[in-house]
Amino acid sequence: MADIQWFPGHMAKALRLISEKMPQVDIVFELVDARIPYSSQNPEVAATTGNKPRLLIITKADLADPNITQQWIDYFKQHGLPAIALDSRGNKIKHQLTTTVQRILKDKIEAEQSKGMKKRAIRAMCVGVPNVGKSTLLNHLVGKNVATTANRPGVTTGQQWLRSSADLELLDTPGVLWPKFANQDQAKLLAISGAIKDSLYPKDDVALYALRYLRQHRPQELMNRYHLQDRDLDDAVSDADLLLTITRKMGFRDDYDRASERLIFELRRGKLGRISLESPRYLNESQD
Ligand SMILES: Nc1nc2c(ncn2[C@@H]2O[C@H](COP(=O)(O)OP(=O)(O)O)[C@@H](O)[C@H]2O)c(=O)[nH]1
Ligand SMILES: [Mg+2]
Repeated sequence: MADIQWFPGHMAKALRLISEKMPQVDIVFELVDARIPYSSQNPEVAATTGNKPRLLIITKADLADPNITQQWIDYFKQHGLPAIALDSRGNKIKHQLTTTVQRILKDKIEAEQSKGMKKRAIRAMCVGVPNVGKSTLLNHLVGKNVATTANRPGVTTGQQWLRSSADLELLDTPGVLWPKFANQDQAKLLAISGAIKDSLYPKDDVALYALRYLRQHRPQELMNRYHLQDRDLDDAVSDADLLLTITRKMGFRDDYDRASERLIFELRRGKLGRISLESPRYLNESQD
């Protein structure tokens, strides 16, 4: 089986770019995917951002199981990291984020004001692996008009602050993190989420991995989507045979590569339902 590879050189560059911006940033918005909050988090971020406050933003919450997402929020809070879950395209997130950062930075804001400093907007930078929703969140928070006015000619520096509200500004360029994984299971989860370029992983291996997870944890959703029967998921049926059954149901004859791709894309887009692929409860199992 071909392994999914990553390249530490890219990672080092991404982290260097993020650390260069740190002096101007009040808080880092660390975006992770609600379906895989653990595997889409990059452990190097904490080291790179130093003592800078961080808010974990669990994106695509609309695609994940809400109960499991709540367990993740509790899990991260227990580990000292404030976390909120949202749909990056959703209403009210501007207000929700602004009040959350004000709460996290309350002491800093009060200290500045007690020194007689003028009230100013909090500055945040979004970081996260590809496809986690950085651009979507940024566009939604700053809106088109603001983004274009800030982008006026004559401003030559590569980076600009875009205004979200009177109290919050965002760096125009999000920090793209190279996905990092400790094992091939995490690599496959990242592939399903869209964080790894689709040309860089073997579709069939990733689809078989997804199928194994779904038949174990969410058999009903799998059966509904692909019109399967109980006997198709019988313990005696291998994952490969199940993939072949689904391939035929999709009308792809024996082209299981094409079916694999479709299964991955459908799962990624939420066509099977709100499915979390990781839960804090399975963390110990999946790390083995
Ligand atoms: N359902 C859902 N889709 C999202 C959300 N955030 C982003 N997306 C979609 O995910 C894809 C990648 O988003 P993008 O902002 O380009 O990710 P980036 O690579 O981190 O900048 C796009 O198709 C978005 O429409 C979300 O909260 N919910
Ligand atoms: Mg982007």
